[in-house]
Amino acid sequence: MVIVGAGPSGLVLGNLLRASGIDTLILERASRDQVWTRARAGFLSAHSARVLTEHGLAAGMLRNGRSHDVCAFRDANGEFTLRYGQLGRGEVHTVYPQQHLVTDLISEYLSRGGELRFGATVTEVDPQTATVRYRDAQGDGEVAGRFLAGCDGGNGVTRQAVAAASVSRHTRDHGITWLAVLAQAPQSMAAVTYALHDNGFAGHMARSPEVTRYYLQIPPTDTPAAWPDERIWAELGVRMRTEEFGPLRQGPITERQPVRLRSDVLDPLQHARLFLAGDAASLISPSAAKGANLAIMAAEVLAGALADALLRDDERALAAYSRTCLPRIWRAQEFSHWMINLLHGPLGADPAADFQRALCRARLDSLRDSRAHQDFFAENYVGI
Ligand code: RFL
Repeated sequence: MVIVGAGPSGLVLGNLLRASGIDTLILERASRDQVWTRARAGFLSAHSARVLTEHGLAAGMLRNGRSHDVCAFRDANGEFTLRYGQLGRGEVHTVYPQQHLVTDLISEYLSRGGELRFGATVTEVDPQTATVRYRDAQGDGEVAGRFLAGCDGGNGVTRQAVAAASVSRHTRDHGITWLAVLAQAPQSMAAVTYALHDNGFAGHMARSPEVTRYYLQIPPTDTPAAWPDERIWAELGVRMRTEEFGPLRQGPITERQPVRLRSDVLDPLQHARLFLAGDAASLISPSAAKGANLAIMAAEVLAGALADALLRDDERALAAYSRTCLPRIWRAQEFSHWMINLLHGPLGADPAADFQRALCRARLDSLRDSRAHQDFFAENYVGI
C-alpha cells in the first residue's frame, strides 16, 4: 500500500494499516525536520481523541494535551463565554499542537515496521495501476501498490489526478484572508477568543504554554511584510479591545502566514485505485478548526475499508468510502461556513456593509441568549 504524504491523514492511515499487518510505504516531500516543526492545527475534537486513543496513538496527547471546553466572543457589546463542554453533547477539545502529534505518529509508525521516505516528492500518479513516480536525492523512482492513498494536502498531485477524472468539484472562495500568526508568548486569555470588530475579525487560540496562535482578518492584497510585529500587536489590541479587557501577553512573532478562507470538496473521493483523505479530499477554512479532525476521521474510515479489501478480499467498504465520509465532510463544511458568517462582517463603510454587520451582531446576540443556539454551536464545534 503506497501513501503519499506524512501529515495527520497519511500517518494515522499508515499506523492503522500497520496494526493490521499490511505493508505500507509513505512518500513524503518534506524533510523529517520540516515535518516535525510545521505548526498548524491544535484543536483535536472528541472524535479525534477517541480514534487516537483506541488505536494506541494517544500517549503524547494524553501526557501533554490540555482539555479545552470554553470559548469567548467579544464585540462592542462586551464579552460572553460559552462553556461548550457543558452544552450540546458535553464534548471537549484537546489542545495538542499538530507538529507534536505528527512527531508521535511518525515514531509509532516506524516502531510498527512502516516504511517512510522523507525528501521523496511524488511527481506523477496513475490511479488505474496504483503507480506513483517520485524524485528523491537518489534520483527518479517508481513504485506501485494494490491501492494508493492520496494524503498530500490541498495542493497535492493526487487531488489533481482525481480532479482531472470525471468527478464533481464543489469549491468556494469565501473572499476573506486571515493572517495566521504564531507568537512566542503564553496565551493571553483562558479561552479561545473570537473578536468581532469593524476593522475585521481577530482570534486567539492556545497552542502550548509557550506559544499562542492569533488570527487577524486582513485585506486580501496585503503581504506578510506589511505586518511587522508592532503592527500585529497594535491591531490585535484594538480588535481584542484590550483597553476594556486587559493587555495581551506579547512575545516575538515566529510565523505570519496569509491563509485564504476556501472550501473545496471532491465527489467522489476516489478514482480507480486512488483514494483521497484529509485536505486532499476536502479543503475547509480554519474558522471552525475542522481540517485535522476531518483528516483523522477519513484516515480511520479508509484504513478499515482497505483492511477489508486487502486482508479479506471484501471491497464493499472501499466502494462506500465516499458515501461514508462525504456527509460528515459536508456537516463540517456547513458549520465552518456558519462560523465564517458569524465572525466576519464586511470591511468598509457603505449601507450594504452596515446591514451585514447588523446581521452579524444579531447572530451573536442569539448565541449569547439562546440555549438552543448554544447547544447547536457546542454540538457542531467539537463534533464531526
Ligand atoms: P497535510 O498536513 O498538509 O500533509 C500533507 C503532506 O503531504 C506532503 N506532500 C507530498 N509528499 C510527497 N509528494 C508530494 N508531491 C507531496 N505534496 C505534499 C506535505 O509535505 C505534507 O507533509 O495534510 P493532511 O494530512 O490532510 O492534514 C490536514 C491538516 O494538516 C489541516 O487540515 C489542518 O492543519 C488545518 N488546520 C486546522 N485544523 C484543525 O482541525 N484544527 C485547527 O485548529 C487548525 N488550525 C489549520 C489550522 C491549518 C492552517 N494552515 C496553515 C492552513 C491553522 C492553520 C494556520
